[in-house]
Amino acid sequence: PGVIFSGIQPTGEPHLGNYLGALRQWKRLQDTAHPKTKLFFCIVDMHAITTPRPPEEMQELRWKMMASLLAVGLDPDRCTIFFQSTVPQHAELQWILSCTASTGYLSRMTQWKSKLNLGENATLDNLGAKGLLKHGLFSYPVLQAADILLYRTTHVPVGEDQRQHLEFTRECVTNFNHTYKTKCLVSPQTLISPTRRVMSLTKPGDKMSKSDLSAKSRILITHSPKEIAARINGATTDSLNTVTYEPEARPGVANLISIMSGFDPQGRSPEQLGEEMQGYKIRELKEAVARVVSDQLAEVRERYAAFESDKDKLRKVSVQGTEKATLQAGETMAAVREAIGFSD
Ligand code: AQP
Repeated sequence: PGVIFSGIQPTGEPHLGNYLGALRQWKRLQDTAHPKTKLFFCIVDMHAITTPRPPEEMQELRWKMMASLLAVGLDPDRCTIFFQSTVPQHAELQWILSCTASTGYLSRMTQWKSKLNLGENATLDNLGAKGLLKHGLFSYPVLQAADILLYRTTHVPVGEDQRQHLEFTRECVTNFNHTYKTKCLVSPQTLISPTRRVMSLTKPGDKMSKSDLSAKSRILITHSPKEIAARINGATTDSLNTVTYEPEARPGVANLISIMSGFDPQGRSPEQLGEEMQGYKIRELKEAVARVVSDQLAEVRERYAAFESDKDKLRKVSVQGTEKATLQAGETMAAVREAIGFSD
């Protein structure tokens, strides 16, 4: 049976990368996992404050994300859906883990470098002294490890970009269990979604991201068919007016084919679609991609509109989720506290 945990930041409505890389996989797992498998899906609002914003905006983004999770088909009676900040044990375990975690390992992580627009070879140097690197952004993976370990998670479904953080999580388990000669923390496995990485529509070398300054770089799961068509139409391709699937040589075209494959009702691979669309012009490819994305997201879009305006329902889901999550988190923390020598 096992335990499945994953999280998403309330930093904007989910885009196709979040959907294909994470949310759709969560829904599939919900529908196919053993009935005894526990599923935890967390809106990680404490991670989101690494980029501070006005409180009203934060509030709105949190509820929008809750509406999105229900819109993609997650069932609050089957899964535990909750806001991270309502379960204080996440922060407690983060501190405990950070006392055995290695800063050397953290300094090699790529996420804080990419958020600060630094190359992968960047080192800490005097970024902290200059006030450029906040401690929360640097120690983000420790909080992520705490999120996962708090539920004794066995499997974490994520996009390719999270692979490194999951390796770090396992390192946290080894460090803690070794230091306290215990087995109370469980090492989770990474489940990478079939669509590993959706790229930006405007800069196909970068991943599609909620925080990209260019709105045209992404498609949201709430977009209308018209908006979807406009963004796909404006997607960067190259100077050739033919269709081939060559991710290295033609990343823009390959990204469109890969998105199409992610939404293809027949489940054709990007390679197969590339072959089948050989005679297409780029405009025809774009039309075909826009059509399949709009069609496949129609239900999600409708459900989102209904949930977003139903605050009572959203609040109920949150309260129910917090209760269930707190129960499980409490059990793990009792074992962790005992291992450290904090129990009475
Ligand atoms: N482009 C992507 N392709 C595939 N999977 C992706 N994910 C994100 N972008 C892509 C997956 O979505 C899940 C939730 O991600 P997150 O909200 O925790 O943060 P993120 O990975 O940093 O995503 P964003 O959109 O880039 O958010 P911001 O801009 O706020 O940082 C994860 O499972 C991730 O793998």
